[in-house]
Amino acid sequence: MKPLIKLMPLVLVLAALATAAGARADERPPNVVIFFTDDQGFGDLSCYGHPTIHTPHIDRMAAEGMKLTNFYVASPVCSPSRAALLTGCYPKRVGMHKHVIFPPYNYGLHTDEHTIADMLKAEGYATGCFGKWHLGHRPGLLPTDQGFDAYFGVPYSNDMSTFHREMNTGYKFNLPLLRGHEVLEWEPDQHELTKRCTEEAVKFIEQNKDKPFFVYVPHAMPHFPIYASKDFAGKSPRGLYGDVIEEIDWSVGQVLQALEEHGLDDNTLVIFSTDNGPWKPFKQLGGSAGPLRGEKGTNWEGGQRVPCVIRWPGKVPAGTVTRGLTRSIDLLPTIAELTGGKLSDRPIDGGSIKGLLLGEPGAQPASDTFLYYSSRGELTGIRKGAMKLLFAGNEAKGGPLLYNLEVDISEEWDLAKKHPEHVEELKALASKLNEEITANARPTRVVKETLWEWPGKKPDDPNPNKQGRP
Ligand SMILES: [Ca+2]
Repeated sequence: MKPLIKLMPLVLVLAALATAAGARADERPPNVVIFFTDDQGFGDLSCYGHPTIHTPHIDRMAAEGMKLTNFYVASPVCSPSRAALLTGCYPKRVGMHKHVIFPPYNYGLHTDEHTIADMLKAEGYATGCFGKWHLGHRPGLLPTDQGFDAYFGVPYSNDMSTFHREMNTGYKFNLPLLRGHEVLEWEPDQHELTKRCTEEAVKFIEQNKDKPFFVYVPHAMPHFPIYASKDFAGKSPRGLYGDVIEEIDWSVGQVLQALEEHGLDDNTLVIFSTDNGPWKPFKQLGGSAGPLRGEKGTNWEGGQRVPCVIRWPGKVPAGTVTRGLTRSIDLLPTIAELTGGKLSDRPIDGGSIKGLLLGEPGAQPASDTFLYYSSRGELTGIRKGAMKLLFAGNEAKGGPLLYNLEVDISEEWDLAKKHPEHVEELKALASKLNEEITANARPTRVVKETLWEWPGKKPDDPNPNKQGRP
């Protein structure tokens, strides 16, 4: 009897393996694709009302899925927002709240953090990142150190390049194009970036079509300076910015086509969003927040309320819109619930919005509350239900500001003097929530070694927050 008992677990393992290998695409946990563009405004898609930017593929996602109109990213700038998306935490909880990572900086998102990629990799997913990372670029801090099997793209913003020399800003940066940890090119031709990252993503899907995959496509565009390939340049009536968005829309179309060709359409959750609002100082070369006030870097709605479209045919009801408060930090726990992925024991701030996405009757958002932090990580305000209070930061320097966002989407009519009781109540709640996050905040990871020689500033600048926005 003994040998048989010993054999039993092996038999079970083999049976499980056989089932996994033979599983049809629609019986596997869903594939997950996240597009996360850079500095795209709330108003920069035709399905969000732009009259001259033409985005048929993203519009199709909305027509076949759900459009979220109260979706917030957790910071008005790149690195903190990306940390929040991938960890389900407010940036401060993972130490990533203090503005963006510049090329000389020596820190990044701690590898002890549990990213969406870590979670899905543990479930047997193939995981790939194709685009701009911006969560650390020292050894041990790149995508392939944070749960991704494959990485192709630029490690930080596309303006952190020879562009600064051309503009005489005093910054001497260089932009590498990476595969994994390897520098493929210095100063890649940015006209080709959207196309090349798309081709890599499509190739990855083809190579991994027989198992579940997670594809993260954080395009470097439309962050200034903007570039479109010759197939798109000069085509949009909106000008170059429109060309760039239309090339991003093409990119979404290419991925949707690949899913369809491989019979994966019905078993793939596709999310389209952006890391923060439009960068307006560049006038027509930046985007539009539509009816929202403000822009990137601010805590006005235009800085943090962004487009988000989610498609999963047969699961997310087609042609629906949710006005419920939703947040980028909710995506990790939602994806966990949809895929069977396991959360780590590290506390997170987001909660699952699975019910909302799947159109379950009576489903509610994970929370009715959202905290606003400035681009440098200071607590500045809170939204609870329809009411938004800004009590610190540049926006509120003349005193607290209170808005009813259901009535006043453009934050024009300050109610602070009319409703001082709301001001006090919301301020107390924001402070209490922030105190807990501050008390339990986890560190970033500092790495002394570099992956390449820096042509400009000293690589081991000890103060990661010394430099401001160029
Ligand atoms: Ca950004």
